[in-house]
Amino acid sequence: MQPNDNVLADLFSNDGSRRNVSIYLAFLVVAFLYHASVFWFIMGDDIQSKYAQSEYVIEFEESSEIFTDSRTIDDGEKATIDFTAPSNLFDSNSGFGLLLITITYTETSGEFGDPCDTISADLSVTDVSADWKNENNELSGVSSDCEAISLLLHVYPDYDGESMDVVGMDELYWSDTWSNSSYGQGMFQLDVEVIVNEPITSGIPTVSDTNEKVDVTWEPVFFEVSVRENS
Ligand SMILES: [Ca+2]
Ligand SMILES: [Ca+2]
Repeated sequence: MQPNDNVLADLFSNDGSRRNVSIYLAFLVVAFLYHASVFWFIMGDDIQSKYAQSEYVIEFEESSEIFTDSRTIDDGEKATIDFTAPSNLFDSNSGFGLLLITITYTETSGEFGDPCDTISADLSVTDVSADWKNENNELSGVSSDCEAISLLLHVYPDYDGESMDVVGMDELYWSDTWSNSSYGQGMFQLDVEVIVNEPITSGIPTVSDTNEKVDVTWEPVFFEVSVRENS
């Protein structure tokens, strides 16, 4: 065998070479341990934070407009009053959050001692995309003392106007989650029924109460979403 045929054989051929190889191997081990410790103990935090889930705060800035309608409804009759939120509100906001409806009335017969009539209001469940089953909805109400009836529909699912903390994903994901203009598109229908309560003097032919004028206020609450990382 020629000396150059096998490098390893050559390296171990004498004590000096063996010592050199041992030093080299010891150096390799130390270098490996150094890099391993740097990786685990120094870069470990960086690596961990890179894969840790970020926290975000989602906040909503609300804006609303008032739309009014009015009907005079005869005794025992039911009227359906419609409302469609204008498209510009969808264009200029992230979403349609809540729909507030207020029904007000007084006794308008002008008769002395005429008691307030009984008004009932029901927001019909239609095919408008909304959170119809939200347990905090108030979709119907009744009043017999001229007190206003207040109804509430959660339109954007899970929206209540409160800011929220979330974990994971990224800003764009959360911003997109709260930017959907399909909720609340379409026509809402409010059924209002009047049952007249006549004055005690209604036995007199000229004194009677046959109807009531009902005012309805529609207040769609839109929101603009903002998402920021919680550091
Ligand atoms: Ca009355
Ligand atoms: Ca009346």
